[in-house]
Amino acid sequence: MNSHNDFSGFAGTQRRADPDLIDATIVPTQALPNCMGLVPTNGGELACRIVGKAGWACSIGVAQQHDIHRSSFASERAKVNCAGISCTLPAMKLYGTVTSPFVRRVRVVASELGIDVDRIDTTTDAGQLRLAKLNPIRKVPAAEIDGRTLFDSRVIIDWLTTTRGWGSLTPARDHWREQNLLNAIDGAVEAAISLFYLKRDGVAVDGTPYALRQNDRIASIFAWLSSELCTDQTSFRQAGDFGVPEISIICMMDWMDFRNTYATATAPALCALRNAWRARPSLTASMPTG
Ligand SMILES: N[C@@H](CCC(=O)N[C@@H](CS)C(=O)NCC(=O)O)C(=O)O
Repeated sequence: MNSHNDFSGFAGTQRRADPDLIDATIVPTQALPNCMGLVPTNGGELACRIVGKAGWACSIGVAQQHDIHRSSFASERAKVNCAGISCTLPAMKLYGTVTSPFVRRVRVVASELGIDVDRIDTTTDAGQLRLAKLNPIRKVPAAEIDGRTLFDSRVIIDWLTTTRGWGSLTPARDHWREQNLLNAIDGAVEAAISLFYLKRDGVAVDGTPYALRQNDRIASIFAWLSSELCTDQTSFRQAGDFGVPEISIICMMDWMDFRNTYATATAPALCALRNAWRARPSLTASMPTG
């Protein structure tokens, strides 16, 4: 596989797709140094700082993300040549395992966006040493990309979608609601992971008030998430929407099954969502193994 992504034509595609976006086009900073009057900057700075146009900052913020990132972008970008400029972006270094649901959701998003990933395996002593030097939190994933170090899967995903667009994913429709969904999903997986770690370290946690609280928390979250699905149960948003909340619940449930930490079958509606996307290549290629 290439170690670089070709981003030629990124801005041209966006402009053609929607003339209203002429002043609100997100570009990877390295990709279009001279195109359309953008000035060169240090690698890794946000596009808003390069363009410096009025309204840009709020455009890359929350409210208008869906206006900026077009899901047609990924399929169209290959066809368009923007002023003959061909640009490449380096692969993302991703620290993590092939079992972590948090690492997996970053891998899935990267795959959907066509971003190459160099994974540093943190199950080895050498990988752990590198992770400890990079990330004081000592959790995975962590990433090195565009001259930055980023901790936390959601932050890494935010960086990818902000600087590369949404690719084939459905962008955020209602940021605040979707943050609630993600916090709930993360709350469930963190509860399950805490029990998993204790058991793995030989602590007899089963049946303790602590374990009961964690399992109650997961049940409560599953019930709430089930009530948040759209009618055909393919998405938390509109029928057929596939993006970060949907990827996150699937990664969480697959991990729970893989580690046998929670009976996901007790939430049939969420299982229906997972089944709807089961054949998606980004998901099949990243199933937890080992
Ligand atoms: N909020 C973090 C959670 C990351 C996390 O908990 N990762 C687990 C692996 S699934 C980890 O690294 N645990 C190591 C530990 O707790 O020592 C994220 O979204 O990246």
